[in-house]
Amino acid sequence: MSEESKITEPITEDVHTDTEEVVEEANADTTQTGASKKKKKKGGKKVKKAAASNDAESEALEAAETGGSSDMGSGMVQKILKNNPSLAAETQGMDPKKIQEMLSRLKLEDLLTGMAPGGKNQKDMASYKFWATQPVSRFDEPESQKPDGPVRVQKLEDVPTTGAELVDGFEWDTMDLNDEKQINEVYELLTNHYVEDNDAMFRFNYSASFINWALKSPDWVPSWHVGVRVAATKKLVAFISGIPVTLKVRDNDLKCSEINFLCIHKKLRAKRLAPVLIKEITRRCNLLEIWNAIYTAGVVLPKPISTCRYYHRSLDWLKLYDVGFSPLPAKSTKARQVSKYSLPTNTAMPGLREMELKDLDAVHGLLERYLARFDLAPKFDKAEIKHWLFNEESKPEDRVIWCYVVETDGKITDFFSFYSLESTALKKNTTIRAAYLFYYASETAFSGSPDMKKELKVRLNALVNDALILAKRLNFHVFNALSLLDNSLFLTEQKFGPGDGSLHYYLFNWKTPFIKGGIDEKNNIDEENGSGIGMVML
Ligand code: MYA
Repeated sequence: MSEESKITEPITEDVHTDTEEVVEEANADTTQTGASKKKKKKGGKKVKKAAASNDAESEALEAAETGGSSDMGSGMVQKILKNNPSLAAETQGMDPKKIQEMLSRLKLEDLLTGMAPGGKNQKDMASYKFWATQPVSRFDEPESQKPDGPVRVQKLEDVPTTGAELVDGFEWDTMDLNDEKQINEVYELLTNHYVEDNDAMFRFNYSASFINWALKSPDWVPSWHVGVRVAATKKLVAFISGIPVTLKVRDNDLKCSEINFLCIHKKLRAKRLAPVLIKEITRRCNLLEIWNAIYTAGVVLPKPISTCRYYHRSLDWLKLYDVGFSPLPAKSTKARQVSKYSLPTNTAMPGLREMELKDLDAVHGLLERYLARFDLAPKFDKAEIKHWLFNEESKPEDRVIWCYVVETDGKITDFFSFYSLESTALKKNTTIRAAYLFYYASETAFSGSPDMKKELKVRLNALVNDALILAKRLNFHVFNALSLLDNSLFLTEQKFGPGDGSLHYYLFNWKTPFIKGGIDEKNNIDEENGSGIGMVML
């Protein structure tokens, strides 16, 4: 069954065809720059959004080289549009001659940068119609001229007390996540419409118990669980969420919201609804005098404060191969791959055991000191440590978090944790069970020894090897980690392979110079410099 055919309720097709302008209107921002308002630029900007095949790229190139305009035939325009679905969508209904003219006017660089896989010209602020109006760092701002501080100072009395009108046929809803039925609605929306890889082979499948855990952390704010429903049927078609977090960003502690799970039903995409959702959650945060937020995304927006890379460690290589997640390297065999990733049955670290409630204070103290070594890290209180690390799920099948401590002579010297997040293999009708490395810490970081880094490397390798063994025993197929925290010290040795994806970190309304993300300029692990990121996002 295709994903689309799972949608049982129609989403009022007529609303979709002409929603764009109306949603844009609701989204109009008085602070919008002149550049981004100009219609003339619209085409150029939109071309930059599109991805192209090599064919279209070379044809476009050819046109640009021959001086463009009059030589671009309608066949080539069609081909470019065919290969650029978002461009096609955005020029839909336009006079074909106008599209032809618009494409022909583009410069060679525009065609190249705009059509490179991955989307729009990342350095061009004007191509971000919405984000150019928001209090975020800009691409055209030199890093050196960026003292830490807010982008815009705002006042509570200026915050609208009601949300912006949604287009006809849709309505806001504050989701009640104490109601199992509503958690399941969020689950359904995410299961069918949330983040996929570039080839649409896998989609995150956050379980209902995961959503419950992720969105109901201590002091969670009900009004930050924002839904959009079809007014007639009450079907949930879009969602965005925030939870409160205190964040250390270099020398400042910020009371922030952590924004996640932005999701729009596939049939409502590219209609400028995302900016409306983002503005609504901003308004709801501002009403509680929260002026800053942290969020991550796979897409490039203005402007990442850091970029980390995903790494994957096979635990069940055959399964990963069968679902198309792991390729068979040219000079290897299946048997060799399986043996490469084999692990001992038992863990090796003396004193390793599951975390218990009595360990909370020790784990809290250790993690607090460990995270203080990073430029960007959460500041958890004891209730948050308990929530994030201690399993409270009674049903084993709903369990999300595993946390292990090392106890030596009655002292907790280390701990590590991982959480469970499945992905659906869309074409294979199966799921991949992935364990994601979460927070960890080790007293070794405070040994004071001149060889501390070497010692920490040895210790973390031993801890993570045990984490892999435990995850394998729990039937996870793969163990994932990012290049953050001190992960650069063990990823290679523990046979993690680099993934395709990057994760960009963003701060809303806070400037800070770029923080290293554990990778070098060639996108390889940077063991020497490590990472300044100590915040793990779900
Ligand atoms: S990251 C996970 C995001 N979700 C997914 O990838 C799920 C699958 N995709 C979708 O559901 C849609 O494609 C989404 C976009 C919803 C992503 N973050 O409505 P549109 C900009 C921020 O026509 P759609 C997560 O959850 C885009 O550049 N902006 O597009 C963290 C363009 O703006 P501009 C994004 O495809 C979320 C505009 O939206 C993202 O139908 C953090 C187009 O809107 C993205 N991931 O919908 C949100 N993707 O014209 C920010 C696209 O400028 C929070 N866009 O280029 C900010 C802090 C707020 C609180 C502040 C408190 C103080």
